[in-house]
Amino acid sequence: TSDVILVDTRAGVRTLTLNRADRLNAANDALLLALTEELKAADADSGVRVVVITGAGRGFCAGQDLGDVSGRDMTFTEHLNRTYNPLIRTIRGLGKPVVTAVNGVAAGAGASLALSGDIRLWAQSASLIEVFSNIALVPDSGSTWFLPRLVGYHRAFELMALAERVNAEEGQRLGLCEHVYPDETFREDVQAYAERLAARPAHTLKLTKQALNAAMTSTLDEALDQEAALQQLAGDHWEHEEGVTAFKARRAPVFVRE
Ligand code: T3D
Repeated sequence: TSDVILVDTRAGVRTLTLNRADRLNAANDALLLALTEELKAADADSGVRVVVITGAGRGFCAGQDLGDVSGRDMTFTEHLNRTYNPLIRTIRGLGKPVVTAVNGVAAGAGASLALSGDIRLWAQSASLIEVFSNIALVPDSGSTWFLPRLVGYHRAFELMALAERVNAEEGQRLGLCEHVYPDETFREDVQAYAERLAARPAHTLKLTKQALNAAMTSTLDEALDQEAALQQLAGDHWEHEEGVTAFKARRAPVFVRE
Protein backbone atom coordinates (compact mmCIF):
# COMPACT_ATOMS: atom_id res chain seq x y z
CA THR A 1 0.00 0.00 0.00
CA SER A 2 1.23 3.46 -0.85
CA ASP A 3 -0.32 6.81 0.00
CA VAL A 4 -0.90 7.78 -3.65
CA ILE A 5 -3.27 4.80 -4.01
CA LEU A 6 -5.65 3.99 -1.14
CA VAL A 7 -6.62 0.32 -0.95
CA ASP A 8 -9.83 -0.96 0.63
CA THR A 9 -11.52 -4.37 0.36
CA ARG A 10 -15.15 -5.01 1.28
CA ALA A 11 -17.32 -8.00 0.34
CA GLY A 12 -14.99 -9.16 -2.45
CA VAL A 13 -14.71 -5.65 -3.90
CA ARG A 14 -11.24 -4.07 -3.92
CA THR A 15 -11.41 -0.30 -4.27
CA LEU A 16 -8.29 1.52 -5.45
CA THR A 17 -8.56 5.26 -4.87
CA LEU A 18 -6.27 7.71 -6.66
CA ASN A 19 -5.18 9.97 -3.85
CA ARG A 20 -3.76 13.30 -5.00
CA ALA A 21 -6.94 15.24 -4.40
CA ASP A 22 -5.30 18.70 -4.36
CA ARG A 23 -4.24 18.10 -8.00
CA LEU A 24 -7.53 16.45 -9.06
CA ASN A 25 -5.55 13.18 -8.89
CA ALA A 26 -3.26 14.21 -11.74
CA ALA A 27 -0.99 11.25 -12.41
CA ASN A 28 2.71 11.23 -11.62
CA ASP A 29 4.93 8.22 -12.17
CA ALA A 30 4.59 7.03 -8.56
CA LEU A 31 0.80 6.97 -8.87
CA LEU A 32 0.81 5.17 -12.24
CA LEU A 33 3.27 2.50 -11.14
CA ALA A 34 1.51 1.98 -7.79
CA LEU A 35 -1.90 1.68 -9.47
CA THR A 36 -0.56 -0.92 -11.92
CA GLU A 37 1.03 -2.89 -9.06
CA GLU A 38 -2.18 -2.77 -7.00
CA LEU A 39 -4.19 -4.04 -9.98
CA LYS A 40 -1.82 -6.99 -10.37
CA ALA A 41 -2.04 -7.69 -6.63
CA ALA A 42 -5.85 -7.64 -6.84
CA ASP A 43 -5.76 -10.06 -9.77
CA ALA A 44 -3.61 -12.47 -7.76
CA ASP A 45 -5.76 -12.24 -4.59
CA SER A 46 -8.46 -14.94 -4.54
CA GLY A 47 -10.49 -12.88 -2.06
CA VAL A 48 -10.98 -10.15 -4.68
CA ARG A 49 -13.75 -10.64 -7.28
CA VAL A 50 -14.18 -7.09 -8.62
CA VAL A 51 -11.84 -4.08 -8.74
CA VAL A 52 -13.06 -0.49 -8.54
CA ILE A 53 -10.87 2.45 -9.56
CA THR A 54 -12.00 5.85 -8.31
CA GLY A 55 -10.61 9.23 -7.22
CA ALA A 56 -10.34 11.02 -3.88
CA GLY A 57 -11.89 14.47 -3.56
CA ARG A 58 -13.74 16.28 -6.34
CA GLY A 59 -11.80 14.92 -9.34
CA PHE A 60 -11.37 11.47 -10.88
CA CYS A 61 -8.04 12.06 -12.66
CA ALA A 62 -6.79 15.19 -14.44
CA GLY A 63 -4.34 13.20 -16.58
CA GLN A 64 -0.61 13.62 -16.59
CA ASP A 65 0.67 15.86 -13.79
CA LEU A 66 1.95 18.77 -15.84
CA GLY A 67 4.31 19.77 -13.06
CA ASP A 68 6.14 16.51 -13.63
CA VAL A 69 6.85 16.76 -17.37
CA SER A 70 9.53 19.42 -17.75
CA GLY A 71 13.02 18.26 -16.88
CA ARG A 72 12.04 14.62 -17.29
CA ASP A 73 14.89 12.38 -18.48
CA MET A 74 12.65 10.25 -20.72
CA THR A 75 11.16 10.76 -24.16
CA PHE A 76 7.37 10.85 -24.41
CA THR A 77 7.45 7.46 -26.12
CA GLU A 78 9.57 5.95 -23.35
CA HIS A 79 7.34 7.50 -20.72
CA LEU A 80 4.14 6.10 -22.21
CA ASN A 81 5.72 2.69 -22.63
CA ARG A 82 6.85 2.65 -18.99
CA THR A 83 3.81 4.08 -17.25
CA TYR A 84 0.45 4.57 -18.99
CA ASN A 85 0.62 1.72 -21.49
CA PRO A 86 1.34 -1.02 -18.91
CA LEU A 87 -1.49 0.40 -16.78
CA ILE A 88 -4.07 0.25 -19.58
CA ARG A 89 -2.87 -3.19 -20.70
CA THR A 90 -3.15 -4.44 -17.12
CA ILE A 91 -6.75 -3.21 -16.83
CA ARG A 92 -7.81 -4.72 -20.15
CA GLY A 93 -6.00 -7.98 -19.40
CA LEU A 94 -7.12 -8.30 -15.77
CA GLY A 95 -8.98 -11.55 -15.11
CA LYS A 96 -11.58 -9.71 -13.02
CA PRO A 97 -14.08 -6.99 -13.89
CA VAL A 98 -12.69 -3.49 -13.47
CA VAL A 99 -15.23 -0.78 -12.62
CA THR A 100 -14.11 2.80 -13.24
CA ALA A 101 -16.11 4.93 -10.81
CA VAL A 102 -15.78 8.43 -12.20
CA ASN A 103 -16.51 10.72 -9.26
CA GLY A 104 -15.50 13.99 -10.95
CA VAL A 105 -13.55 15.33 -13.91
CA ALA A 106 -11.64 12.81 -16.04
CA ALA A 107 -9.23 14.66 -18.34
CA GLY A 108 -6.51 13.57 -20.75
CA ALA A 109 -5.07 10.21 -19.75
CA GLY A 110 -7.62 10.36 -16.92
CA ALA A 111 -10.34 10.23 -19.58
CA SER A 112 -8.63 7.22 -21.14
CA LEU A 113 -8.52 5.59 -17.71
CA ALA A 114 -12.23 6.31 -17.22
CA LEU A 115 -13.03 4.65 -20.56
CA SER A 116 -10.78 1.64 -19.96
CA GLY A 117 -13.02 -0.07 -17.37
CA ASP A 118 -15.32 -3.00 -18.11
CA ILE A 119 -18.10 -1.05 -16.41
CA ARG A 120 -18.08 2.75 -16.19
CA LEU A 121 -20.15 4.40 -13.45
CA TRP A 122 -20.33 8.19 -13.24
CA ALA A 123 -21.44 10.58 -10.54
CA GLN A 124 -23.89 13.29 -11.62
CA SER A 125 -21.11 15.90 -11.49
CA ALA A 126 -18.59 13.76 -13.39
CA SER A 127 -17.29 14.92 -16.75
CA LEU A 128 -14.83 13.77 -19.39
CA ILE A 129 -12.51 15.92 -21.48
CA GLU A 130 -10.16 14.71 -24.21
CA VAL A 131 -8.06 17.65 -23.09
CA PHE A 132 -4.82 16.69 -24.87
CA SER A 133 -5.12 19.14 -27.77
CA ASN A 134 -5.28 22.05 -25.30
CA ILE A 135 -1.60 21.39 -24.65
CA ALA A 136 -1.01 20.24 -28.24
CA LEU A 137 -0.53 16.56 -27.49
CA VAL A 138 -2.27 13.66 -29.20
CA PRO A 139 -4.77 11.55 -27.22
CA ASP A 140 -2.99 8.61 -25.59
CA SER A 141 -3.44 5.81 -23.04
CA GLY A 142 -5.99 4.15 -25.32
CA SER A 143 -8.32 7.08 -26.01
CA THR A 144 -7.82 6.75 -29.79
CA TRP A 145 -8.93 3.12 -29.49
CA PHE A 146 -11.75 3.39 -26.94
CA LEU A 147 -13.52 6.57 -28.00
CA PRO A 148 -14.22 5.96 -31.73
CA ARG A 149 -15.54 2.50 -30.87
CA LEU A 150 -18.05 4.16 -28.55
CA VAL A 151 -19.05 7.28 -30.47
CA GLY A 152 -17.75 6.76 -34.01
CA TYR A 153 -14.83 8.42 -35.75
CA HIS A 154 -16.37 11.84 -36.32
CA ARG A 155 -17.67 12.56 -32.83
CA ALA A 156 -14.39 11.25 -31.42
CA PHE A 157 -12.41 13.57 -33.66
CA GLU A 158 -14.57 16.53 -32.68
CA LEU A 159 -14.26 15.80 -28.94
CA MET A 160 -10.50 15.49 -29.32
CA ALA A 161 -9.97 18.48 -31.61
CA LEU A 162 -12.08 20.90 -29.57
CA ALA A 163 -11.41 19.37 -26.11
CA GLU A 164 -15.12 19.73 -25.32
CA ARG A 165 -16.24 18.82 -21.83
CA VAL A 166 -18.80 15.98 -21.81
CA ASN A 167 -21.11 16.10 -18.78
CA ALA A 168 -22.82 13.07 -17.23
CA GLU A 169 -26.08 13.39 -19.16
CA GLU A 170 -24.22 13.64 -22.47
CA GLY A 171 -21.74 10.95 -21.40
CA GLN A 172 -24.58 8.52 -20.81
CA ARG A 173 -26.24 9.46 -24.10
CA LEU A 174 -22.96 8.87 -25.95
CA GLY A 175 -22.38 5.51 -24.23
CA LEU A 176 -19.32 6.61 -22.24
CA CYS A 177 -20.85 5.22 -19.05
CA GLU A 178 -23.36 2.55 -18.06
CA HIS A 179 -25.01 4.38 -15.15
CA VAL A 180 -25.08 7.81 -13.51
CA TYR A 181 -25.71 8.12 -9.77
CA PRO A 182 -26.36 11.15 -7.53
CA ASP A 183 -23.20 12.68 -6.05
CA GLU A 184 -24.51 12.28 -2.50
CA THR A 185 -24.87 8.48 -2.74
CA PHE A 186 -22.23 7.78 -5.41
CA ARG A 187 -19.74 5.81 -3.26
CA GLU A 188 -22.46 3.57 -1.78
CA ASP A 189 -24.12 3.10 -5.17
CA VAL A 190 -20.78 2.04 -6.69
CA GLN A 191 -20.15 -0.41 -3.84
CA ALA A 192 -23.66 -1.89 -4.21
CA TYR A 193 -23.21 -2.27 -7.97
CA ALA A 194 -19.77 -3.86 -7.52
CA GLU A 195 -21.16 -6.31 -4.94
CA ARG A 196 -23.82 -7.40 -7.46
CA LEU A 197 -21.03 -8.04 -9.94
CA ALA A 198 -19.01 -9.88 -7.28
CA ALA A 199 -21.88 -12.35 -6.77
CA ARG A 200 -21.79 -13.38 -10.44
CA PRO A 201 -19.75 -16.42 -11.61
CA ALA A 202 -16.18 -15.09 -11.51
CA HIS A 203 -14.59 -17.70 -13.77
CA THR A 204 -17.29 -17.16 -16.41
CA LEU A 205 -16.83 -13.39 -16.28
CA LYS A 206 -13.09 -13.81 -16.74
CA LEU A 207 -13.70 -15.88 -19.89
CA THR A 208 -16.39 -13.45 -21.08
CA LYS A 209 -13.97 -10.53 -20.75
CA GLN A 210 -11.34 -12.51 -22.64
CA ALA A 211 -13.80 -13.36 -25.43
CA LEU A 212 -15.09 -9.80 -25.79
CA ASN A 213 -11.58 -8.34 -25.79
CA ALA A 214 -10.52 -10.69 -28.56
CA ALA A 215 -13.73 -10.09 -30.53
CA MET A 216 -13.14 -6.32 -30.53
CA THR A 217 -10.44 -6.88 -33.15
CA SER A 218 -11.42 -10.22 -34.69
CA THR A 219 -13.55 -11.48 -37.57
CA LEU A 220 -16.86 -13.29 -36.96
CA ASP A 221 -15.15 -16.57 -37.88
CA GLU A 222 -12.46 -15.98 -35.27
CA ALA A 223 -15.06 -15.02 -32.67
CA LEU A 224 -17.05 -18.21 -33.30
CA ASP A 225 -13.90 -20.32 -32.89
CA GLN A 226 -12.96 -18.44 -29.73
CA GLU A 227 -16.45 -18.94 -28.25
CA ALA A 228 -16.34 -22.65 -28.97
CA ALA A 229 -12.96 -22.97 -27.23
CA LEU A 230 -13.89 -20.86 -24.20
CA GLN A 231 -17.29 -22.54 -23.82
CA GLN A 232 -15.47 -25.77 -23.09
CA LEU A 233 -13.59 -24.11 -20.22
CA ALA A 234 -16.84 -22.64 -18.88
CA GLY A 235 -18.79 -25.88 -19.30
CA ASP A 236 -16.15 -27.91 -17.46
CA HIS A 237 -16.17 -25.54 -14.47
CA TRP A 238 -18.17 -26.06 -11.25
CA GLU A 239 -19.91 -22.73 -11.78
CA HIS A 240 -21.76 -24.20 -14.76
CA GLU A 241 -22.86 -27.23 -12.78
CA GLU A 242 -24.05 -24.98 -9.95
CA GLY A 243 -26.00 -22.78 -12.38
CA VAL A 244 -27.81 -25.72 -13.95
CA THR A 245 -28.44 -27.47 -10.61
CA ALA A 246 -29.87 -24.28 -9.11
CA PHE A 247 -32.09 -23.72 -12.15
CA LYS A 248 -33.54 -27.22 -11.89
CA ALA A 249 -34.04 -26.88 -8.13
CA ARG A 250 -35.71 -23.48 -8.66
CA ARG A 251 -33.29 -21.76 -6.29
CA ALA A 252 -30.78 -18.92 -6.75
CA PRO A 253 -27.30 -20.12 -7.79
CA VAL A 254 -24.46 -19.57 -5.34
CA PHE A 255 -21.31 -18.62 -7.22
CA VAL A 256 -19.21 -17.52 -4.24
CA ARG A 257 -17.39 -20.34 -2.46
CA GLU A 258 -15.03 -19.49 0.38
O1 T3D B 1 4.28 11.08 -21.45
C1 T3D B 1 3.53 12.03 -21.21
O2 T3D B 1 3.66 12.73 -20.21
C2 T3D B 1 2.38 12.29 -22.13
C3 T3D B 1 1.15 11.92 -21.44
C4 T3D B 1 0.09 12.70 -21.51
C5 T3D B 1 -1.15 12.30 -20.85
C6 T3D B 1 -2.05 13.46 -20.51
O3 T3D B 1 -2.90 13.26 -19.69
S1 T3D B 1 -1.84 14.99 -21.25
C7 T3D B 1 -3.12 15.97 -20.50
C8 T3D B 1 -2.71 16.52 -19.15
N1 T3D B 1 -3.81 17.08 -18.45
C9 T3D B 1 -4.28 18.33 -18.69
O4 T3D B 1 -3.82 19.03 -19.55
C10 T3D B 1 -5.40 18.81 -17.80
C11 T3D B 1 -5.05 20.11 -17.10
N2 T3D B 1 -6.12 20.47 -16.21
C12 T3D B 1 -7.24 21.08 -16.63
O5 T3D B 1 -7.44 21.34 -17.80
C13 T3D B 1 -8.22 21.47 -15.56
O6 T3D B 1 -7.57 21.43 -14.32
C14 T3D B 1 -9.45 20.52 -15.51
C15 T3D B 1 -10.33 20.78 -16.75
C16 T3D B 1 -9.04 19.05 -15.45
C17 T3D B 1 -10.28 20.82 -14.24
O7 T3D B 1 -10.56 22.20 -14.17
P1 T3D B 1 -11.09 22.85 -12.80
O8 T3D B 1 -11.36 24.28 -13.11
O9 T3D B 1 -12.19 22.00 -12.25
O10 T3D B 1 -9.88 22.69 -11.75
P2 T3D B 1 -8.53 23.56 -11.69
O11 T3D B 1 -8.70 24.74 -10.81
O12 T3D B 1 -8.00 23.79 -13.06
O13 T3D B 1 -7.53 22.50 -10.97
C18 T3D B 1 -7.50 22.32 -9.55
C19 T3D B 1 -6.06 22.18 -9.13
O14 T3D B 1 -5.52 21.00 -9.75
C20 T3D B 1 -5.21 23.35 -9.62
O15 T3D B 1 -4.20 23.55 -8.65
P3 T3D B 1 -4.25 24.85 -7.68
O16 T3D B 1 -4.36 26.06 -8.56
O17 T3D B 1 -5.48 24.63 -6.82
O18 T3D B 1 -2.97 24.77 -6.90
C21 T3D B 1 -4.62 22.81 -10.90
O19 T3D B 1 -3.41 23.42 -11.25
C22 T3D B 1 -4.37 21.35 -10.52
N3 T3D B 1 -4.31 20.52 -11.71
C23 T3D B 1 -5.33 20.17 -12.52
N4 T3D B 1 -4.89 19.40 -13.51
C24 T3D B 1 -3.57 19.25 -13.32
C25 T3D B 1 -3.19 19.95 -12.18
N5 T3D B 1 -1.93 19.97 -11.75
C26 T3D B 1 -1.01 19.30 -12.47
N6 T3D B 1 -1.31 18.60 -13.58
C27 T3D B 1 -2.57 18.54 -14.04
N7 T3D B 1 -2.85 17.80 -15.13
